[in-house]
Amino acid sequence: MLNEKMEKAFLEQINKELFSEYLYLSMKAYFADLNLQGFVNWMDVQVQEEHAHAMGMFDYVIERGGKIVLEAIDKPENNWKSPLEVFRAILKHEQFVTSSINSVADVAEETRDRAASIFLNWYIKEQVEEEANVGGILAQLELIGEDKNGLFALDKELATRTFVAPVIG
Ligand code: OFO
Repeated sequence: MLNEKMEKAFLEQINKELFSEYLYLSMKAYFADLNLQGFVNWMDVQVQEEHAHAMGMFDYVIERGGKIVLEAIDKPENNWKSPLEVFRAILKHEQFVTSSINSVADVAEETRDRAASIFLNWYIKEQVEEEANVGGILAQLELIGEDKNGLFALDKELATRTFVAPVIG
């Protein structure tokens, strides 16, 4: 059975993962508007990953005998000045999610819930990957600057990303 404090921390994190999905969906629409199909594809994979992150926790709360109560999802931004600005926003958001997951892991430790700690390790490692991945693209966009050819080359590269359903936990 999940401790009440632990359950609350999981429910809040599920909301943040669903917000992430929503935010990336909004960014996908932004890139669709620009007709940058590789970026659209990259964001689409990101959307699916966030959905999987939310559902991993959703299923875990149920498995542990907790009760799911869903809250409203905030309205995401929908206006950015450039792909560079979008990726700056993604990195900032992922850093926020990393610190939020660390706080959930702190609750697992405080409540001496070892099973939840082990489960959360997957998310902690995933955040390292997410930040590195986004940071890499952001660095490329900074180098590209105003160079349209560079942007199209990156768009081609991002078109190759595929979604692989994660095995969480
Ligand atoms: Fe769920 O990792 Fe991004 O937010």
